[in-house]
Amino acid sequence: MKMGRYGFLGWLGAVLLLAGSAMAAPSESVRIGRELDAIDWSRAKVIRFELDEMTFHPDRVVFKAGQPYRLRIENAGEKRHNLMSPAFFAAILQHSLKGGGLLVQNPKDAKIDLLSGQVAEFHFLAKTKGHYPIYCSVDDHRARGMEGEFIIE
Ligand SMILES: [Cu+2]
Repeated sequence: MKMGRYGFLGWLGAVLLLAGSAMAAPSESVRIGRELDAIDWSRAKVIRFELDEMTFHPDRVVFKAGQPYRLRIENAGEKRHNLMSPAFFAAILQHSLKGGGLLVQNPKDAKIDLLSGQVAEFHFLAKTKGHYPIYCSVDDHRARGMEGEFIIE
């Protein structure tokens, strides 16, 4: 029996699947961390977090290391806003982003981007203790007040 080109195509498909799973694309539900599937997310603590012109509400949130969270993010403003914090995104284990928004995973540019009126639920496990600045990287929003702090303790 010969492998032929179908064997190669199968191998190529597997490689493309792997490459695809390493990136988060905009979608209704992006599942990122399969190793966190065992967590009962329905019991995870819900934190409500709002983006607006030109503020975060609340602008300071404390998480406990080792705990799973459902961060419900709403853009209540009229402009596009984001929650940007490469340091915070590096300090958590991500599970999924549901409902809307765009998760950008680039370590230097890690953020969740929401259009006006969009609501997203971000599931993650808090991991590394520390104080992490958060801000909105759209235009001059940070200078106009869209900044704050996420803390893991
Ligand atoms: Cu903004």
